[in-house]
Amino acid sequence: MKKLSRNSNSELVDIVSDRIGIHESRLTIAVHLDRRNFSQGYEKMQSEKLQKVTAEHRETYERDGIVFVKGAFDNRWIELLLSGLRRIQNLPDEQICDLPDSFLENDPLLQREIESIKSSSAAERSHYTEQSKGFIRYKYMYWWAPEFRSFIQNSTAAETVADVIGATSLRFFVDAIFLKEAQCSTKTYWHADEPAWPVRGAQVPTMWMPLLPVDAKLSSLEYIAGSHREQVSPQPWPNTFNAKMADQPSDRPNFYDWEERRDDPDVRFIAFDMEPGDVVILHPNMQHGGGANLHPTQPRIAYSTRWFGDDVVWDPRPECVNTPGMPLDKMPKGKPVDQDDIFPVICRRDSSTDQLTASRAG
Ligand SMILES: O=C(O)CCC(=O)C(=O)O
Repeated sequence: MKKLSRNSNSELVDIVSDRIGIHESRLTIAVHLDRRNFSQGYEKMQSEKLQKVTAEHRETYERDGIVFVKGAFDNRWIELLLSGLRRIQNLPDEQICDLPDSFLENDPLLQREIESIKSSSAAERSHYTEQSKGFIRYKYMYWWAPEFRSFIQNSTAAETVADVIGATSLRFFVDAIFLKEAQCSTKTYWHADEPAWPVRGAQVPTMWMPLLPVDAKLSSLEYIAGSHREQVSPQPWPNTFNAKMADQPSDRPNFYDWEERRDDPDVRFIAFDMEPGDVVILHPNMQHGGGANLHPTQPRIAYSTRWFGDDVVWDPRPECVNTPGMPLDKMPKGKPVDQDDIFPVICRRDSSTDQLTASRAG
């Protein structure tokens, strides 16, 4: 395989098209990424918190189940994550989602999922099918892509999230990239994340951050303000790899399609114009969906990180997501998450000062 060059867009386009086959909007991504300067020495990179979380952010999160935090990260982090993404897009298939052997040996469900991701062809990585054209997902990067791991460990993501949700400490849970190419008509179906998590607790937020600009009308996800307070029982059937491999029980409904209430004045749909560095933080029961990328030329690339706060206990169910290092059948139901090596505590609140301090692996 030819070596990736950073110097010439046309060379990069040749190399990427060589690797994945000609696909115009996919090439747009490569060009976008190539125009940026990539940071070096990211292992030691620390950043200051640019935007302080305020009482207003916390109130909004509590009321709406979602809050927009403008300018939470500086451009160095965005460049690092983009460079990580570009690197992994050019890895051979077998190096995609290359998790530690010890995780896979003990977890047949995870093994099945990872085999499926690895065996996808380069252009069809992870769920890239005719039905979901131009929608690519990468998962579990914390465990196999150092740029993403560095962001989790060394940025102030954990403090920002902990401040918003009022946690006394915050553990990392899982992460994923959601990439929609320019003119990708695939919508994210309306759902909440909670039924997919193998835990119970309100403090399992997601921080969703775009790595390229997002336009509220063209490419943003949408959210239903206040929907986090409505509990549906029994829980809707999630769209996880494990759930897709199983038969949906007859007593488990699908998620409600909020399009049906598009014109209902009692339902508040929210979407945001976002710049790289801005984030939204979502309650696990927040209904969200949409987000086809109608932009004519620009991909929509989002990085989602999930976190565990104070009230989280294991609740393994066969339809839940796989969690590297912690097989579903080994989760101690009802017990708090305390596996520091797999779900590291990234920050803690000092009880005397009420300040969050880093508690990072380094
Ligand atoms: O970005 C997307 O399209 C989907 C993201 C999502 O549903 C999530 O992060 O929970």
